[in-house]
Amino acid sequence: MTAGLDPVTVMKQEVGRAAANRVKSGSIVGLGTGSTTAFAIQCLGERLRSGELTDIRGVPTSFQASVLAKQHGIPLTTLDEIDRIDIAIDGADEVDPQKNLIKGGGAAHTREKIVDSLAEQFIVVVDRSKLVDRLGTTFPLPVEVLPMAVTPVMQAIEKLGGKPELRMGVKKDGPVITDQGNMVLDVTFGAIDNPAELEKTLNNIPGVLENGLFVGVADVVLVGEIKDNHPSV
Ligand code: ABF
Repeated sequence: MTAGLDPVTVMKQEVGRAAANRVKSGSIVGLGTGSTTAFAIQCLGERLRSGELTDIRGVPTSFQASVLAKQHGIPLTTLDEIDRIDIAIDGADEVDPQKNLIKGGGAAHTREKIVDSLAEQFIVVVDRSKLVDRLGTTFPLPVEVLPMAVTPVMQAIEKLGGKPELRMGVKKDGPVITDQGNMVLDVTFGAIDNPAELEKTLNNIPGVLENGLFVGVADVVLVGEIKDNHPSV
């Protein structure tokens, strides 16, 4: 175990590394957001520095991912400059048995969905606590909304049976603003019966940019766990 780190952090590190080790030289890599993916980005940087991995380019899903990638020496590109993404690595807030996801706890799900959906292979990196039988049971559904449309979107969501709450910053002195300059509603629906249908219905409300349901996007889910104080993937 890495000295000085608690078992949960080491477990996230191992999941991140397991995903990063699947990246091959010459790949274009979608770089996700969140604490688990951050370890994957770190590992990609280490593999590049050691010469084991060459000629990769990253497509960041957030400002956070882009800063981290630069810190770890990963060359970045944009969707305008490439014709494919070979592999994407990203975290999630909930994963159901069909590999459908709720994402957006980091307010980055709009760009994440674009990048992760384009990837030939999308690897999800999570710990065991993110696995659920049905989406919506442990985590509210994030919905990115244009600021001027927050009130009508909240009303439309209430008509669908959801309970929306405007996401506030840590200090509670203002709303969270996404990398695109928008706001996020966290919507409690309870267990979601038909994620595919709800994903489309929400995105059809004028003013909604994107919601955090990722249906049929994930290819592989790497799950970290801790047994007898020992992290494993
Ligand atoms: C992003 O970061 C999200 O879509 C998800 O909300 C979150 C997961 O973060 P962590 O790995 O820190 O739990 O990928």
